[in-house]
Amino acid sequence: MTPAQDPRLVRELADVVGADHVLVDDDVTAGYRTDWTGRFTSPSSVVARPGETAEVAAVVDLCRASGVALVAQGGNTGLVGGGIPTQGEVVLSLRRLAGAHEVDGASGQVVVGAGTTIGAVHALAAEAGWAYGVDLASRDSATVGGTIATNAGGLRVLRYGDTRAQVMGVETVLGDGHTVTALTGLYRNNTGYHLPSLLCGSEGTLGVVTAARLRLVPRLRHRVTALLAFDTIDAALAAAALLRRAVVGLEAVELFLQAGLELVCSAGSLPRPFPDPHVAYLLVETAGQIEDRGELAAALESVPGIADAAVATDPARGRALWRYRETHTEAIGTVGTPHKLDLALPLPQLAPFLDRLPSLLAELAAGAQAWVFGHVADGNLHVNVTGVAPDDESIDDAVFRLVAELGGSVSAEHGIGTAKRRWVGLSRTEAELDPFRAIKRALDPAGILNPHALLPPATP
Ligand code: 2HG
Ligand code: ZN
Repeated sequence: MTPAQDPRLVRELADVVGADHVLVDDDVTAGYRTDWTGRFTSPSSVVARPGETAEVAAVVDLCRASGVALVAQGGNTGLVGGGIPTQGEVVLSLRRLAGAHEVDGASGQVVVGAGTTIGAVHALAAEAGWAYGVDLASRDSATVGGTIATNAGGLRVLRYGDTRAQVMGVETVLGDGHTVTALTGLYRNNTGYHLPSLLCGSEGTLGVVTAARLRLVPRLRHRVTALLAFDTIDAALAAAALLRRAVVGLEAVELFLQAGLELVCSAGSLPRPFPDPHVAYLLVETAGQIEDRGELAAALESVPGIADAAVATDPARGRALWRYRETHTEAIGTVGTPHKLDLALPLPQLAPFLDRLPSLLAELAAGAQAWVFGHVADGNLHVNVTGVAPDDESIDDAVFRLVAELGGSVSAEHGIGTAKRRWVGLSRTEAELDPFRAIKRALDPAGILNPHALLPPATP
């Protein structure tokens, strides 16, 4: 029995959230204890599903009083084990905190519950004539709270920034039990520390986010989507750099390679987009308020090395092109349990990194296969490696060391979770981690919030 399964604690949790919302049976909790990739699983645990902020606060109080740790979880779409109770912690599922206030049309903002999905935010923003700047393939499951905890990036960071750039205010239950409600949406408020920023990327280690005030962006009705083929990776990277400089309305520049395209076509029964195979592909999208094919078309004329291209101006064809990129994660999952190396590099280091990666992998594991894709205009690559045992971290280690050598980061947008704790030191100095730990102690003095994620223990 794990501490979370103590019958007294289970009874007290039921008194707070209602017996129907405390899940104890392994069959029922299985979906909360295994991550999307299947790489991170946990022993039996207990799931509490509060329906309002006061219940979240009461659960945090109970856990603190019982000395039992808890892990907050949204849509369970995380990829680094950050929302999985790997040590048998109580799972605090925030999915019932879904719901939204009316869009504040004057300021272009909306207050939503932490359990609201990103897809639902898109829908309610669109209904009010706005859009939400964060978009990602897992939009229909990923929640606002989870994307704040991980500071999710996604497909449109290039134009709108990451989640941190959208969060105007938060409501959160801190580890010490206090609820802080800071949901006013002043665009300018220069009065000290910025709690929303601190919570973005904190991975549930400081507080449990229960609601957020999000900034919305204009809804752009006209999109041009292009799939470009290149016969070298260097040509694709050079094109991405050129488009970034030349196209004001650029929203997305996504890279993938031939192996990934082959895989998504066979796994998803998609037609091949071009008659011949090529080495690298860019999925590019522009958006504007008025119909304008000219800007992208003119820029594409000046891009050298385009071997083939498909351009869509209608939404259905645009979505069809996006499928070649967006279904990568799902298709890779059909090959095996992947090691997901989400990393960032300075843009000039993308080419040297991609050049050195194949020989590095070949040296370490002959059977390993790398699937490389990502948000290349932001220097964010997703290196997925299959054909390696889930607990064999030799490739992860070698790749992250190469990333560090090239001045990059071991996490660009997925966070650290439990998967990458041992490599945080490659991207953060002890002088940076010490204040992180001090903040953690101040806001979660008993250390009950997601204690096995993010922060590595201090080196003696
Ligand atoms: C994406 O960009 C997500 O599609 C998932 O960040 C990346 O599966 C991955 O490695
Ligand atoms: Zn991504």
